[in-house]
Amino acid sequence: MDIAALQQTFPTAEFSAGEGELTRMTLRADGGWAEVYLHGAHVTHFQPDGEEPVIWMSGCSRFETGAPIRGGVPVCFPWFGSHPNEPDLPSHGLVRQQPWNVRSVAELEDGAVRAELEINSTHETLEVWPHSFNLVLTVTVCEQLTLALQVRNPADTPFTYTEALHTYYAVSDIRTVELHGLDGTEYVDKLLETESTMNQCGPVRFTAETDRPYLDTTSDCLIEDIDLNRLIRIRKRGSNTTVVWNPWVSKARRMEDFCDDEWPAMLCVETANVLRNAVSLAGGHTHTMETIISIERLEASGTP
Ligand code: TA6
Repeated sequence: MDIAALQQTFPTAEFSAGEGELTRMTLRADGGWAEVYLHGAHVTHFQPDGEEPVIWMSGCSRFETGAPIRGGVPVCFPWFGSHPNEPDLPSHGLVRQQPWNVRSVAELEDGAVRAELEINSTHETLEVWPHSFNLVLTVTVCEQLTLALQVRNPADTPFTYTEALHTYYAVSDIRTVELHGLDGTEYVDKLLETESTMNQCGPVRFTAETDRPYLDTTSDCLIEDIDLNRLIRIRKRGSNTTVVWNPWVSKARRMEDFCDDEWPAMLCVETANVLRNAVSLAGGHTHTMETIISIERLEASGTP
């Protein structure tokens, strides 16, 4: 559907040609606003009224079909990271580089705005991953942002997948923030290239590249950002993994869609189901994973 048709069909949202002429949907609600590209159903902006942006975007991101957007909230499905058997397949699955359709946009009674974006398996995806699927991403914005990824298995045979809402958060400086909520949680350190796990002791602090799936955790996470005088609270449902990532200096330099000097300003805290938390979905069933992102003033909340 072109921009004029989208605007006519879904007047509650604003549609425009965004970066790279990709179609962008802006959702303005009581309390905050957000931006979503139909390319990958990719949230690229969320900002509560009176707050700094919560979601980080790279100034070097590509905005073109067939390439992922860098930053925002990539939707990773049906595999997380590199494909387990075929490393030449796209990282983080098949849907973040594809166009999604808008299914609905509505203003809710409480002043929030809710949009649904949808994508189905195609002949091309079936060639790569031999299972039919239907995904619906629901984006609900007010003073907080709720993202719900519903996966439906329309066939009568089960499939197993891994997934993530791979959220990039804006922080003042990765070297001074702390991530709370994972104390005592088992994690895999992907930089050690070993399957063995370790246990988190206290808050996560960042002094080097960090790439860790934390397993069997349903806890809220809190990014404590003293310089911005705020906590970013990340609640979740239907997710047993939280992935924590910052590329630091050398990995940032190796990524062409990530500017060399940007790494201090972002932190990925990803609502996910990966490794032993993969999801097995029976035929005809659905599974929903949800993340709820909100801001609290630091002095009001005190340190976590
Ligand atoms: O979530 C962490 C991670 O899996 C890292 O290993 C890093 O590769 C990051 O995702 C970004 O992946 P991408 O394919 O978007 O470059």
